[in-house]
Amino acid sequence: MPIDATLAYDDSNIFARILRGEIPAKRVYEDDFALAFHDISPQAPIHVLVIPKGAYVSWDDFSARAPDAEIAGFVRAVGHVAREHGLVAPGYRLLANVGGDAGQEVPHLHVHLFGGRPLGPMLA
Ligand code: IU
Repeated sequence: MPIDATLAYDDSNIFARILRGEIPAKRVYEDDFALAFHDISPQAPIHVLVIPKGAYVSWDDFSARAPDAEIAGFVRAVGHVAREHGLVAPGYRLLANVGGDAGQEVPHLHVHLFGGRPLGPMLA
């Protein structure tokens, strides 16, 4: 069920538990600002989720509250993961769902990184 992106952060969410190491994930990258791991239900040959280490519900929460250093670190981490997967030359797609209409399911900001095949047109 989609989340309400206006709610306060709840650190019992599954990605917070992955960050704390309570639940396993196929980790591909980690630094001071971000963790990246394979999506459990991949929609493309490469489907990685990149999440900030800070406690942010969504892109909205992150862009409003995060210190500049965390925003810069997170954005750089997303780019790094894409480069490490060799996706710049063929191309890739980033997606962040925010709240109900977008179908956001997990209330911790995550950016989807898709690649490895032609991705087709954007969904409306
Ligand atoms: P969404 O943007 O909130 O709709 O995406 C949530 C994604 O998290 C979705 O692609 C799930 O397959 C993925 N996911 C996961 O990788 N591991 C989990 O334990 C859970 C969801 I729950």
